[in-house]
Amino acid sequence: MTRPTPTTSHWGAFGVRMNRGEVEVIPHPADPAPSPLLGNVASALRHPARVARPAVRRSRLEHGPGPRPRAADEEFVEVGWDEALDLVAAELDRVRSTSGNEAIFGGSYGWASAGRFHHAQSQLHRFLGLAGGYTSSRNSYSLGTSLVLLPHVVGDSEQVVRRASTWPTIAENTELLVAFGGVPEKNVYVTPGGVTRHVTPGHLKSLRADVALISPLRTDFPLDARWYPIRPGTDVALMLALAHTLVSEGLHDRGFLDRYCVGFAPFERYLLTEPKDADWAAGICGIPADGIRELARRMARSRTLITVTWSLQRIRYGEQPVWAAIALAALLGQIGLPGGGFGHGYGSMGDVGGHGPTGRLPYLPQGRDPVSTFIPVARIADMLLHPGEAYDYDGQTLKYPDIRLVYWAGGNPFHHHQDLNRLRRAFARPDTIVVHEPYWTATARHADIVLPATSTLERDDFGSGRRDTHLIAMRRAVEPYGEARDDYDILAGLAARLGVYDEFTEGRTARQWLEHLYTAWRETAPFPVPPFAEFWEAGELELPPGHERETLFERFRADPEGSPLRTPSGRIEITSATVAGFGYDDCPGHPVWLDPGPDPHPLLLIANQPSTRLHSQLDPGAVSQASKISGREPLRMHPSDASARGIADGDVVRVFNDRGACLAGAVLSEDLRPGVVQLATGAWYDPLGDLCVHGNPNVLTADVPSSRLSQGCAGQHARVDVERFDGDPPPVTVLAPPRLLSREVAS
Ligand SMILES: Nc1nc2c(c(=O)[nH]1)N[C@H]1C(S)=C(S)[C@@H](COP(=O)(O)OP(=O)(O)OC[C@H]3O[C@@H](n4cnc5c(=O)[nH]c(N)nc54)[C@H](O)[C@@H]3O)O[C@H]1N2
Ligand SMILES: Nc1nc2c(c(=O)[nH]1)N[C@H]1C(S)=C(S)[C@@H](COP(=O)(O)OP(=O)(O)OC[C@H]3O[C@@H](n4cnc5c(=O)[nH]c(N)nc54)[C@H](O)[C@@H]3O)O[C@H]1N2
Ligand SMILES: [Mo]
Repeated sequence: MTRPTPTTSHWGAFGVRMNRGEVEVIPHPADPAPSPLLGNVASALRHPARVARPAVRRSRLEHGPGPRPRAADEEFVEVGWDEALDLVAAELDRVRSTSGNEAIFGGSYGWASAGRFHHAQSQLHRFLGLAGGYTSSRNSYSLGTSLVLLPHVVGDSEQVVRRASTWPTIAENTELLVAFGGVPEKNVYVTPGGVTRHVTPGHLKSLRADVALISPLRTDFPLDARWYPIRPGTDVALMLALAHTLVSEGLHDRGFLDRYCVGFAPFERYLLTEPKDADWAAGICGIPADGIRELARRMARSRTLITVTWSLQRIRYGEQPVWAAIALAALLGQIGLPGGGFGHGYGSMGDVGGHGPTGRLPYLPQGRDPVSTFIPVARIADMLLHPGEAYDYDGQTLKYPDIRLVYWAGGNPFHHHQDLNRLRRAFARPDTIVVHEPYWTATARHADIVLPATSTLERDDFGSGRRDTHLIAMRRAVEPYGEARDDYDILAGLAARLGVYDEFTEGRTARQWLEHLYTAWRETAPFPVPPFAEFWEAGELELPPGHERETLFERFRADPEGSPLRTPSGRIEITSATVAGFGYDDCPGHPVWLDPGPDPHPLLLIANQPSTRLHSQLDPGAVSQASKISGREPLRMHPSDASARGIADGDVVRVFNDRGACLAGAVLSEDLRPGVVQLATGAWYDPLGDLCVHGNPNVLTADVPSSRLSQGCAGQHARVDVERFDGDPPPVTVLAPPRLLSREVAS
């Protein structure tokens, strides 16, 4: 047998081997728990939904640049590479000379693929920087709210997320794990950039703590737990009531609050006036008052770790649960003690709580963007629809630029953004939209010019993720699909046309870049690293291990004066004078309960991460497809909600609200709180009017920010209703390419 060709992905390292013309995927031998997502790779690699040749929207080819509806079902005309690159280069040049580089939006948010060199966004940013600059985007859909809030409360976000208390410390010391949003095992197989050993599933099994699972979904913790089926979006009420019980029963740690925190007094006053007690909270969050009091007392007498998944901040007023959880942990006084305190993102990402290496990895410098204009990433549709308008962000007033050209490589806004019917209106505004994609995703179908990109198995690279134990050689295993090119080669072709070829390539081929980046890294690595050729031949390099036992904020606890936090006070800010000074009604100076207000739609939809794929990636793959019901994404609902609507298991249903509707396949389950339905993100958007026939929940989510402070994504929840869909459901068409014309037919 030939040795498998090594590679890696956001969901794990693996090898590939050709077996009678078919690609066979072999998990990395060192991986104790390979991801189920590996099952999507082989089946999607040569799927007909791949983009084979450069293609231009017919109306764009006929009428030139300008605002247009950009219907997803318009024909595309396949053109040669030279014609496509000439067109893109000429348009970049036209826009920058008539409207300035600020009119080019190059934020290009998205996960792209693993690989340190062929990382689509890094390549695009480097190129656009050299071409005069672009309007960029900041923060992420993942953590857009916390990334802005945490610096005000604990001084920085990096530490909280990247240096979380490690699993072995938790396994040894934690007596009670209070898990808001649980620790969903489905998510821990993913770490951006790659992961070679999936250790979190094993760590979860070794936990000895009692677990309080606070989530609308029973499945958010893989093992035994006491389930508190909370009403979604009401965690803050529960947290305040837990804090109220601690304070009113004298169970809080005054010494800790005095020494390590500021701003407890106003928060305490808030808790005690119109008391935010357990009886008050029970009516909001749906957890009985006695249960709340009892949980608070157990938290006070145990070594307690409070964790909050990232999903809790991806909602309207998403700052509040994160801030309230920190305040609650501060009241317990265990922050900085092994097994106690606060954590954010256990079960959100594989590296949170991981203890792998934290050293620097080889990287491609992204260069400088001469344009300073940016948007908080989730404001994309607002920007396109409201040029010139002012908005708030973290104490500043910013203004939306007037975007004429949108350039996307490595992301899928028609996956990730909210209110997709609104996003379609926004995508009608610019003069031109350029997309590089391996697949005919909804974003490609809403573009003017689509350039086919290679997938990781079709190019040479190397990859490694945060806390990853290995640097993996990613060797080309198969020929590029159709005429697909690497993002690097596409951009080099544009760079040549715009006169910045030498600056962009620095005279190197992709292969020479790999060796260059590796060698630059090797020369400064604080441990022995073999030469590139040796690494490439071996297929991987094991990195020196990280520290198994680490506790978040242990240094601050040991020496608050010598190792202060980077907040204005140097301490944990239970009340932040800075945030209070901004005067935002939707994010005041300390954690508060903010009622989202009434909504006529009776069910709360949880639009969470899919267990069968990474976002929208490889939705045509076997594992993702096997989960569909009559070709639609599964919608989980409680049997009582289903029977009230005459819905049976396996029925095609219509999920709807005022913004839009989608079809889905009903799965009845007692693992949800009644009144809650769950539909994962990532089914490729397949519009028929305002309806998505495939089951993308982002036709239902509202395009509103978490708050004026962070302008973060609030897509995790939506209010909806569900009805049975009678008759023949319209077919899913998005898994086949759009109508493609050849040049001759079109002219
Ligand atoms: N309702 C709701 N919406 C959400 C969320 C939610 O909780 N609820 N979660 C949000 C979160 S946390 C995130 S991170 C986002 C994710 O949103 P995205 O990161 O935009 O989603 P992906 O599907 O990973 O998109 C990556 C795209 O890059 C393409 N690609 C892969 N490799 C390459 C390459 O080498 N070159 C090029 N040119 N393209 C490549 C893939 O085919 C895919 O289309 O979604 C967000 N959206
Ligand atoms: N398999 C897989 N894993 C992934 C990803 C993927 O696409 N697929 N995406 C990765 C990315 S980019 C990110 S950012 C992370 C995201 O990590 P998260 O945002 O934490 O993940 P989600 O699955 O969206 O949400 C976790 C759980 O929170 C619960 N929840 C939702 N709303 C509430 C609420 O109001 N209160 C409480 N208590 N619980 C609530 C839901 O039941 C849900 O299952 O996942 C990563 N991991
Ligand atoms: Mo994310």
